[in-house]
Amino acid sequence: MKDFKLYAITGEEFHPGKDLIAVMEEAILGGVDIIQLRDKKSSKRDVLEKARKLKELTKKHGVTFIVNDHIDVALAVDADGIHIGQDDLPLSEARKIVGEDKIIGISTHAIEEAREAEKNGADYIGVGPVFHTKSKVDVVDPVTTEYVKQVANEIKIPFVAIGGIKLHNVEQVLNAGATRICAISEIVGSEDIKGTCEAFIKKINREAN
Ligand code: 3NM
Repeated sequence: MKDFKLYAITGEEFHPGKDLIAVMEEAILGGVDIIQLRDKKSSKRDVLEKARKLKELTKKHGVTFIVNDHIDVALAVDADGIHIGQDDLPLSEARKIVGEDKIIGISTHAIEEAREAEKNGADYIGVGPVFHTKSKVDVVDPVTTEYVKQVANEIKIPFVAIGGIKLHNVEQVLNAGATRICAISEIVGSEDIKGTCEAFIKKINREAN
């Protein structure tokens, strides 16, 4: 898969009154290079509609587009890939459905899960929640930067750190060995989405502020 640095997941509850596509476009203009549609509430039809629009947006900007959970929606709009959790279809089954050319990402919360994902052919893994987060309901306790270190030392496939990551604590995550950062609330809930993304990119690139 095309490598990435800053991964933004949709979270419409964090930007009431603002249009989803406008929010995600601002994030892309700020440097986000991969987007995930994550919507646990809407009907499949509404998810499909949002996916269509995000596919168009990401295609226009040359950004990778991932759909969470809904493999059928991902295939229908020809997204670049899917993201699944530990309780979703097993990776091997998901792979049979989407084929070799699509990206499959999987959330992991412990090194055993990361090893398993790597063995089973995941294209990337999520590593988190690094810190406390309110953006996911069924989330496990924070895995801390210790888990980031473990993955950085042992796992060969790309990994992205996620969960409670903010501009004020991202350095801890980078210092633990992460080179790719994912966020929902800090990005889409920001008053200045583009500026927040630019600031994240600077930190990921280890440039002076
Ligand atoms: N997955 P925020 S944490 C969607 O650990 C998600 O797998 C996580 O949102 C995991 O940046 C998380 O607002 C929520 O904390 C991330």
